[in-house]
Amino acid sequence: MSSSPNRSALVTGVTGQDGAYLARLLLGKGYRVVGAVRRSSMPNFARLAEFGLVDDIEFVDFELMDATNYRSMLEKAAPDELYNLASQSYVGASFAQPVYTGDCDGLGVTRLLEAIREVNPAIRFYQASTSELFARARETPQTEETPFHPLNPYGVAKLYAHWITINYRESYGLHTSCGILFNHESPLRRREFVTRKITFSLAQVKHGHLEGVEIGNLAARRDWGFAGDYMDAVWRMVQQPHGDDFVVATGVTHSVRDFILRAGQCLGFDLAFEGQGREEHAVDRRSGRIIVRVNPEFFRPAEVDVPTGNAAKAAKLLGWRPTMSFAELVASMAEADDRRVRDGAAPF
Ligand code: NAP
Ligand code: G4F
Repeated sequence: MSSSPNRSALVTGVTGQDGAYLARLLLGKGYRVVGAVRRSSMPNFARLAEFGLVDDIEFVDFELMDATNYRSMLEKAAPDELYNLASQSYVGASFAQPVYTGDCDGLGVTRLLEAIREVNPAIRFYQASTSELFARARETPQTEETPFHPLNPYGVAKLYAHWITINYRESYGLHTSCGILFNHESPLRRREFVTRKITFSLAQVKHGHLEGVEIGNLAARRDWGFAGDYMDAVWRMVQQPHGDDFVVATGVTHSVRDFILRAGQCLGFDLAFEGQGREEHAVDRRSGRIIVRVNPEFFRPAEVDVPTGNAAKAAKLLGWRPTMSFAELVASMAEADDRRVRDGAAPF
């Protein structure tokens, strides 16, 4: 599985974290890459610019909420492969905007699949499924066979998207694949997600731009991997002779508290947690200052059980394995934010 000359890929959500890593991987393999972007008064190419990719990608307009632009986008892009990464991807926001999330993340996928049927049924389709499908996990670790039980509007919308993708494979013979990806992070992660919120905020504290950080559930655990590794798994899925579904995960979990301690260490703090519940906080033993406090505003109405993935099927059929450890991942994010804040780079 190396180069793929003369193939074209259309990537929705190309301006997001995964979009940047996937676009870089596809361009490196010789693909023509078309990025689908929603119109905005402020172009959002900062992640692609970090990799120096903006001039290598062709862009087409695309809005998940507009049923009329799907077909024209596919006709313009004429892809061999379509990677659907676009979504309202923030679980917290899905409680506040459940209908919008359902429309974008659920029905949007049906619109894409219908457009493929109309324009070119030979297009291979990838759907960005998620470990949020398992949320109230019936077994640990979770595999492709574990029953689903989402616990938030985002997970419910993604469950519909997951099944409609399988349905178009089984009903119409389309080459469709779902990657059930567990949390994956990187220096390009959006700042509202907890990992990047931590590294960016601690870097701001270090450089004197912020007093401290307010965090929600410190005990929450996640199976955190590296986005670059996960986009490699995604590409491998689409190269299979038949569409299929794969769990992609590291199999190792850490708590938000663990992430804070390690990121703090990378940024020169010596943090220690004290207190219980909502009074819990992290003190920097070097300065005696409280750097992290709990704020219930960031708690969720429902919290998922401990997500832990078993990626044995991806290892066996795709030859995929994660390459980056948790410690390396946190260090890469902390170092990037340390540099950005120190240099006054525009944050994204
Ligand atoms: P992300 O950084 O939030 O990127 C989301 C992308 O979707 C952005 O390019 C965004 O465009 C685009 N988008 C949002 N709403 C849109 C709309 N109405 N019309 C067109 N485009 C729209 O997400 P990510 O972390 O890269 O994740 C990629 C996909 O994988 C998502 O579907 C996510 O749900 C799924 N996923 C992610 C993880 C993870 O841990 N990262 C795990 C499992 C599944 P703007 O730049 O204009 O906002
Ligand atoms: O970083 P998070 O917001 O990511 P979450 O909810 O796991 O969702 C991400 O991963 C999913 C894959 O499982 C994707 F499908 C989804 O699109 C997204 O990429 O929250 C992680 C945990 C949660 O338990 C949350 O309650 O961190 C906890 N948390 C604690 N304090 C916080 C905070 N989360 C955020 N965002 N902000 C906090 O201050």
